[in-house]
Amino acid sequence: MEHPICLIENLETGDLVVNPEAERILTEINQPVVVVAIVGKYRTGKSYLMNKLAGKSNGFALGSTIQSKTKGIWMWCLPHPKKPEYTLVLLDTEGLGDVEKQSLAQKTEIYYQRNVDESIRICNALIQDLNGPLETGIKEEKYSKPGGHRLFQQELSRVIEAYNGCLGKGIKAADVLQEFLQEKEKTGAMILQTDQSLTEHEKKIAEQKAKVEAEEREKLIIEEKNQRLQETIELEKKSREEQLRLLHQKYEQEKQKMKEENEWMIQERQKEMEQMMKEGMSHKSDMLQEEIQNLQRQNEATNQESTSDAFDAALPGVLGTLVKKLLSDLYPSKKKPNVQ
Ligand SMILES: Nc1nc2c(ncn2[C@@H]2O[C@H](COP(=O)(O)OP(=O)(O)OP(=O)(O)O)[C@@H](O)[C@H]2O)c(=O)[nH]1
Ligand SMILES: [Mg+2]
Repeated sequence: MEHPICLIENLETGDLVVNPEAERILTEINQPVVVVAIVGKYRTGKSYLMNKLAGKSNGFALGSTIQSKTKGIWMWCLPHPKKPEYTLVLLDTEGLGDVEKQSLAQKTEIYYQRNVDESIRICNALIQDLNGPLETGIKEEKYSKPGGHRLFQQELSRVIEAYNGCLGKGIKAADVLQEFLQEKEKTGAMILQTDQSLTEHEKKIAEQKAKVEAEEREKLIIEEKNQRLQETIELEKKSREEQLRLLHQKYEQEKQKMKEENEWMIQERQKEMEQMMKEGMSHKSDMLQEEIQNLQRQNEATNQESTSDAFDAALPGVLGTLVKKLLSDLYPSKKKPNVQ
């Protein structure tokens, strides 16, 4: 035989079929046969070894990839290299444990499982890599501040974006992401709670501060108002004192003038009275005497008058009221001063 031929065919269905051509060749052998068969795990060099036994560099097909090569049982009938009267029958078998020998359903299942495992491995590695900065942020309490939840959500969105942007993640891409997001949801909820209480706290502090500031401003305004009021009162007091001083001065001058006039009148009347007495007009001199006494009483009364009483008399009406008010403002509880 120039080349090996298939003796037993292993069909996809799992059935084993004898090749009639091979059967015919075997039945035609008249010599005694030496049968050498080889079995073993696939891709371990069985076909290679059988070719060596045949003393050929090629014959049984060799695999060049990791895929299993030999299917079923192959046969090669050759003259025995050492015993010419013998025929050497080499039987090469397909390797054991080959995935390709499993049923279609099994193969599909295994294929799927491999893809699942590989996809999960790739996706987990990717998401963990992208999650790194987020995890560091949590450890360093980057999100434990007012507005921290928003920042966390933004960075999480960036992780999702980067993850979705990566190709070759396989069939479990969505599931791995979903699982990751569920885990992050819990973290997010905790961050949100912290954020809200911190924001609330900060708001309270700000409100308190604003209140204190408002109170201080209020106090300052009141102080300034008081200051101005005090200044106004001082000015008014000074102006009233000045007015009063001038009024008093004027009154004193008037009083003095009146007194002088009265004294002049007294002298005049005395002269007249002396004249009358000389002329024996005692009746008239009595009248004059009375008039003189009246004038003298007037002068005495003027000397004893208080300023306020004098103003009452001298300055009736609105002006008098004003002066009295000035006096009562200046000397609120004291007795009105006597001005001589
Ligand atoms: N250089 C060298 N290559 C070898 C040796 N044994 C196997 N190979 C190579 O390894 C590959 C697999 O060898 P095969 O003989 O096809 O293996 P097998 O056990 O028949 O595989 P299946 O038919 O799939 O079960 C082939 O490319 C061989 O050339 C060896 O001893 N030396
Ligand atoms: Mg082989």
